[in-house]
Amino acid sequence: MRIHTISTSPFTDQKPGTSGLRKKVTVFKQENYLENFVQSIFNALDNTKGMTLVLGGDGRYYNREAIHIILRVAAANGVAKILLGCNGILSTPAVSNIIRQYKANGGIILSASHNPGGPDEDFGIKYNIDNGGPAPEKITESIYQQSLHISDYKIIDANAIDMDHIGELTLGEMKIHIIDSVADYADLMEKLFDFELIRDYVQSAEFKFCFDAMHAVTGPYAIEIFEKRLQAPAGTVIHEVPMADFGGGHPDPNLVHAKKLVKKMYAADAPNFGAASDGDGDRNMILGRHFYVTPSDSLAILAANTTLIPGYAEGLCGVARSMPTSQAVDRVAKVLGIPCYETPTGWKFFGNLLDAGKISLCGEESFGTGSNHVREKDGLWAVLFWLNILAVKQQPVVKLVHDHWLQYGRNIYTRHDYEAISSKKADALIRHLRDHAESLKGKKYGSYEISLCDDFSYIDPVDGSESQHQGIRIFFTNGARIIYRLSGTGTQGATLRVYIEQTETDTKKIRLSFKRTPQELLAGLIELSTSLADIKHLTGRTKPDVIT
Ligand code: G16
Repeated sequence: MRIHTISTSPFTDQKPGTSGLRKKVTVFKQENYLENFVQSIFNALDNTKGMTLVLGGDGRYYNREAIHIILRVAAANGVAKILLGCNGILSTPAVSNIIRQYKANGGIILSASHNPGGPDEDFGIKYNIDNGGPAPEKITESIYQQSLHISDYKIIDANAIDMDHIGELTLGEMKIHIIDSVADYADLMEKLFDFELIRDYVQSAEFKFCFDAMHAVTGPYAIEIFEKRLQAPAGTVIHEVPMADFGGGHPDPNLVHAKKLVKKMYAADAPNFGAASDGDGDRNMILGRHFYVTPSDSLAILAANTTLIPGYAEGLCGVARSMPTSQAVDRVAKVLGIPCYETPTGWKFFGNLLDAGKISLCGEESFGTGSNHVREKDGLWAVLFWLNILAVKQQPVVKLVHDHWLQYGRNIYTRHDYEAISSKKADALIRHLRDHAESLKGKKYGSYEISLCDDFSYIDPVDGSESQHQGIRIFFTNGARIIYRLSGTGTQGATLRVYIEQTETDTKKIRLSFKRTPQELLAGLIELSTSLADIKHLTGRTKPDVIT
């Protein structure tokens, strides 16, 4: 098959963000746009000859077309073998597992995660390395540099392949193995968790469980794991059919977007346990009856109960959280006597710590939790972890969380997002805070006194690489924190994220806090977060678009 070398010009907007390159479908559909980026990945990898790569996506609009293009560019670049998910579908944690299990050189994941899909919505692409995790910054930066200097890409002519049947094909000299998207992942889960115990639990008359796949990638995985292997009643999984536009929904598992699940979990006859995952299956939201578990608390609770789970019976060697994630897990680590690392936002920062055996559990406030079983956060894994804990403890979710707070203390927490504000205004707001950081120290606002204000930077303890400007942190003398940073995953303007946290260790006050919402409990600090950054004046916004 003939390899064509096509002349092209660089696009200047191909800098990967927190998790790969995310843009509108209309941007990706521009002539040469995807080809340029894929060739830039291959150029950054140096030598692609003979490589084995995993390829798949969350099934969103443009998934199939993109796969055809990537296959043709890969074949032209000498890639020897592609492991492609059947129908072009693979969840992000499943890709991570397949890379590791089959010792592939890396993988390309097509997803814009929790962002909506459709002709006018979002698409994304990211490269994962041979440990199964997202490419670290030095590789994403090299891909970006390649994209700025690209002058041609290689591609072969080929008709669209049939990706809907398991089997083997060739494209030019490249082999394509079309693999079952679900089986290896489900087998891995069965090794980590006590499926027998969970099976009895989910079948018991008192237990009702609802999992919302949000018409995204986890549908087939959840049906296989929950309804087939664990024999939960049919209908346990809702929105189980993956759709290119996620059924018109926004596949973000939070209280705003997982509407049907949230309504069910707050109804009079609510199930005991509810959960949801996102577009590509790496996020999770956990709910009890009439009760929402913040992702930060979820991470801390998993850490505190690890030894109940067969795959983690030996306990944890260390934990990590992203900087804006609440410090709830730090308290657990302290009690367990294990290290707790604080990284910038982005799963890629956990990779080195996991590979070096410094941590075995990690998570983020952005609905992500994971462990050393793969190198991505893992939505269904987190749900199974919770199910396993519940099956052992036989307690309602709310009691488990309340008992956790009473034992370890409570980190009352919320995140306020101001979406699609102008990038110029958002940058000015952060710059203003950064420039005034020094002068804020010692300032008093009612009962709050600022003890420190800085711009978070991180030195990777494994390879010594440094990441600067990772978010403005304001610490108060009473243990409270406010953090400001700009999202690296949006596709429209800028999203300002404000993270607000207050610690409470007095058990009497913790009991009193049970009946009140974080928004009520944090009202003073929330008010302060808007005035300290002058949000209303600098962005023109009077309230956040999303609260988690
Ligand atoms: C991605 C990253 C996460 C990050 C999240 C939010 O998740 O993998 O590590 O916490 O984005 O990032 P930001 O605050 O910059 O928008 P996902 O699920 O979107 O791939």
